[in-house]
Amino acid sequence: MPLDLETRDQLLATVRRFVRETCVPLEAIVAETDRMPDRVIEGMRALGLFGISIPQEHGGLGLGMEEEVLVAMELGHTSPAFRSVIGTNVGIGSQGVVMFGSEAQKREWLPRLASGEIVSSFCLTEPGAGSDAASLRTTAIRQGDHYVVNGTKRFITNANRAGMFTLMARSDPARKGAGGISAFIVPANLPGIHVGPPEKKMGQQGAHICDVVFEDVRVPADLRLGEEGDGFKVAMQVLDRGRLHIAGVCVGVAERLIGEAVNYAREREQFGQKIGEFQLVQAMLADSRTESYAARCMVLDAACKRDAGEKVTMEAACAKYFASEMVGRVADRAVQIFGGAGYVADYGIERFYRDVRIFRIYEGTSQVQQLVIARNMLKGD
Ligand code: COS
Repeated sequence: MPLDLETRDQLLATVRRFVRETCVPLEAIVAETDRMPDRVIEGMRALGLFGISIPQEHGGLGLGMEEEVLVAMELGHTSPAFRSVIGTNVGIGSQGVVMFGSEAQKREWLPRLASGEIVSSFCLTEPGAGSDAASLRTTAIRQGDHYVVNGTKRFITNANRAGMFTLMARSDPARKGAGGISAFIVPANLPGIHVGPPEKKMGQQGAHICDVVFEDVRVPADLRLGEEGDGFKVAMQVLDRGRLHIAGVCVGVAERLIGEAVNYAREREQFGQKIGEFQLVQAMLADSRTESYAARCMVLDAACKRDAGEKVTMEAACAKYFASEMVGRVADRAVQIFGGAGYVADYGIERFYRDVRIFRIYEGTSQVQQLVIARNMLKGD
């Protein structure tokens, strides 16, 4: 059930206030310490942000996709590390359970994910399986009423805070490729799970990614998501959704950076006038606004189509591809408009420039999105 417009606007205004009043003042310190303050996490819990995409009957807000991307755009108005706190519970960590879980699995896991009591992570990527996700080598071998899991997952967002993993593993090692893969809910406290230290990254300090090693981990068979062999499709459908959400975040970040650039162009003087009066600066502002507006329209259109029950694999890929490339260009222009000030840390622009780089890589690189788009076109979708 979509929210009525008044309730939706109230929710967006509340998120906007939280972002402006709580997150923005903490951006520099979070980046410097690579640590997310507890009060941010608590604040997000109190607002119900961990559960925005989880159905109401399981304790979430049950937002539709259009509503979710609007929230994602609001969250994009601060360092993307903040969004990452809830990112996996809203998206790739929980949606396998929402879309493919049995009633018992949903009842057991979703209320705790919706409240933020536990965090979920999505374990697909491996050292040898990034873009080629179907080549993953982690195994889940059935032994009686359990699967025994062995393997290493890499760059797993929020793994060091996770209470559960949505894991993709090869349940039929004789079958190479997508067909031999199954998906599982894996409680993070099972014996044999080792989470590595957070990686040192280019940006988004405060959001952590780690290796997760599974060593003879016994996962009860009733924690399998969907049918045996369906795990790759689970992952792809989860990613279809996740890509739209990320595209929404890209729009939000772009709008924040455009706002910063406009303010700077209004104040900064060179050659005896405000730099905003120079047409070459105006051209950069105009290009950024045009592109971010195009991305906003695209994301909302794809989200509305999904809410209407359409398959949006191609539209989600288009939106993720365009919006992530767009925010890269917008961040680059923001640095250019700020000039030297854009390059030094105090103004925070260079931090965003680094933060947005990952959008072109995670949840599918730009090249993977191109491939998905073209394949769907050729199939006639
Ligand atoms: N929805 C439902 N099913 C899908 C699907 C989707 N979006 N995409 C693929 N499938 C199905 C296909 O229909 C096919 O099923 P059948 O064998 O029954 O026909 C199966 O999955 C395999 O699909 P495909 O042949 O397209 O797989 P490929 O190995 O060629 O891989 C890409 C496709 C490259 C698109 C996929 O591996 C991918 O998205 N890689 C990037 C992974 C990623 O985003 N990683 C980020 C990690 S999370 S931060």
